[in-house]
Amino acid sequence: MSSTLFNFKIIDSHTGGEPTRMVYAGFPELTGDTIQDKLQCFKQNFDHLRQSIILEPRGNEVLVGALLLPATNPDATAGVIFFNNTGYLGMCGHGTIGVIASLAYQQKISAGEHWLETSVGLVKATLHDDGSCSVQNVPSYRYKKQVAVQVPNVGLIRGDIAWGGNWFFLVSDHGQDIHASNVKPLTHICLQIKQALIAASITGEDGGEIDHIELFADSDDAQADSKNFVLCPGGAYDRSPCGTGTSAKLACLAADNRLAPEQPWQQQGVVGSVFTGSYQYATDRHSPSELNSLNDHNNSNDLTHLEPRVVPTICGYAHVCAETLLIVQEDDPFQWGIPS
Ligand code: PYC
Repeated sequence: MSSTLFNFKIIDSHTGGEPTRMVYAGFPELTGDTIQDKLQCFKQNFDHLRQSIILEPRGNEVLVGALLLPATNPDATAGVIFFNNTGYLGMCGHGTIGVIASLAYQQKISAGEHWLETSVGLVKATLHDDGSCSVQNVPSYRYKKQVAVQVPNVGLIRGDIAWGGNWFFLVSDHGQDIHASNVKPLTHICLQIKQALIAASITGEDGGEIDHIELFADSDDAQADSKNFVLCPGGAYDRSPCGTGTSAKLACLAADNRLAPEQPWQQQGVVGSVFTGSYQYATDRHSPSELNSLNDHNNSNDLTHLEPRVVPTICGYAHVCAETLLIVQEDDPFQWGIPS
């Protein structure tokens, strides 16, 4: 009889269709004084466990993992490291909503405010009485406006580069039908855009890879302001409207003066679920009027430090769909997943 190497206790949920797997017990202790140290420890010593939890046969390429940790920051209730089939995510909006729904299901938290520590900063999650959750994300901003990239077999594509807790390339002019029946061609063009950005060495401000591609179109739903399709780093598309992608969108809308602070923005995802977003200006930065006068003197599309930083809030619903134990046996040839 084979012995068991790991038993991971998990709760699976989905947020507007996008799954989150919260791991709350069974993971080895991560050393380090900060969540960034713990992330390094995870990457260096336990990446095989990421693969075991996310990849087939225990998981699938759409899943986002959320490892629950004791907070290292005294202001936070808990820490969380997000990961997927190819690596690690700075922040994850749908994942945060999923973690809050899972903690509420376990009766570890009740309605109210809960601060979570992520590797890119503190986020505030408010669980409402109706079960919805608002996530006040990390400060978000547009780094560059309408950057052109030549995409082989497609042509010149222009997009904004923005930070919403991950790096996004946001494209409105793409000629695609954003519809659930069209996800294969949408995935294909987003992969081509991503490859073209890499080939042209176009990155986020810190040199970070732009690993999320986001296409926008008008929605058929009169309630929604926009519909999106978001390609995630591992090649799967986001079934939800993407919390960090909606944050990046809000930063662009704020920078273009197309949405006022506190004004709601209904972002629909490709399978039809909706997040409601809004923003406030980050208080530690230039005011928008100061930025306008700085922008008047800036002729390039490199808007580094000249665009408003916003603090987005994204609201949506998650539903718990499984509570189980993932078992890793010593003699399992796929104990660390099937490499994709
Ligand atoms: O909701 O922020 C998000 C997200 C990122 C990747 C998948 N979902």
